[in-house]
Amino acid sequence: GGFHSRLRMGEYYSYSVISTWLERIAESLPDIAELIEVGTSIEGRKIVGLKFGKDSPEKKIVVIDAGIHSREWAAIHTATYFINLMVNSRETDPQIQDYLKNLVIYIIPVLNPDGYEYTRTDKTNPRARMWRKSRSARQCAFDGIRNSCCQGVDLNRNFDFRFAEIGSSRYPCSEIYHGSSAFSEPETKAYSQFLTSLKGRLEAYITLHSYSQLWIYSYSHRKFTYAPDIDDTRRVAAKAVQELGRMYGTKYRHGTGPEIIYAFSGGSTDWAKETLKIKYSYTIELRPGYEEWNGFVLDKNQLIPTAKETWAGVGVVLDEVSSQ
Ligand code: ING
Ligand code: ZN
Repeated sequence: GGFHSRLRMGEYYSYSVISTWLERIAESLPDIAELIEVGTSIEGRKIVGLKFGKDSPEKKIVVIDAGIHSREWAAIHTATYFINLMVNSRETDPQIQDYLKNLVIYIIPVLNPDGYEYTRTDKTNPRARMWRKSRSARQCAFDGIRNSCCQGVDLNRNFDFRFAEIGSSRYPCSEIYHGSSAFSEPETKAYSQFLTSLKGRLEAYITLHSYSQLWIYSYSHRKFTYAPDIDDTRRVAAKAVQELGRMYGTKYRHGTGPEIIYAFSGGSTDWAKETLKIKYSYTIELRPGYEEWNGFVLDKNQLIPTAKETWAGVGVVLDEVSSQ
């Protein structure tokens, strides 16, 4: 293949390099990977991913995404690392061969490409690296003092699960602005339709974020609200963080949002859990730990270890689903 058929891990790449790389993989390995298009961002970028494994109606589906929050670069790197691993170990790693045989795995590494490009390219504004939201058009609201107008929606507050109830803001200038209504944004609307189209066969949904070293499950809007299968959810989460920690000793905690960090609503995993009845629906907050001051900027030398240990944790979920 050409230049983009291999991507050196441990580096950060532009969205165009990442998406061209996905195209090349799909072209060169049609037996294991297919390019999928989830939808189009507000600035017109195609939100793309790869579908691994030959499809058939009885196979269970797993979806893994990252980059719903622009500044969480380590999460995006981790998703690309997973793709790289599937591609490069497809002939040598029996575990990956099992996954390819038994499962259909979708990986969408950058759900919010506009925000990601903004954090990468806007050198004139030093605060751009810390951008979290999408890049949707300015909206205004009176905040008690003035009419304040700002760009962007927190896409992980825009899902139709207890929309605008807790842990989000109705002010467009807030980092956690939930948007004008549930699924008001093209990214979340398209993604929810994509996930809904997999309903019934979708057994696990994992969304990668950073940072705080947490393995979060449902529900996160209020303490002590769980789905009926909480015991399985918790057992698999506990095993996942144990396997993750075995590699380098990284300590993760698991629990619902309010149990281990804070309550919030309008996020993708709670929506998926409730609406699509997904068995394993997890938000993972990668390295570093929460005590770090600005963990969104992760040193490059931590990227590969972060991705490797996360794969060990995610593998617990994949094994669980593929052995059912
Ligand atoms: N954290 C997530 C957020 O959207 C989260 C995930 C899950 C928070 C559960 C609270 C509870 O805020 C980050 N870092 O984006
Ligand atoms: Zn996040």
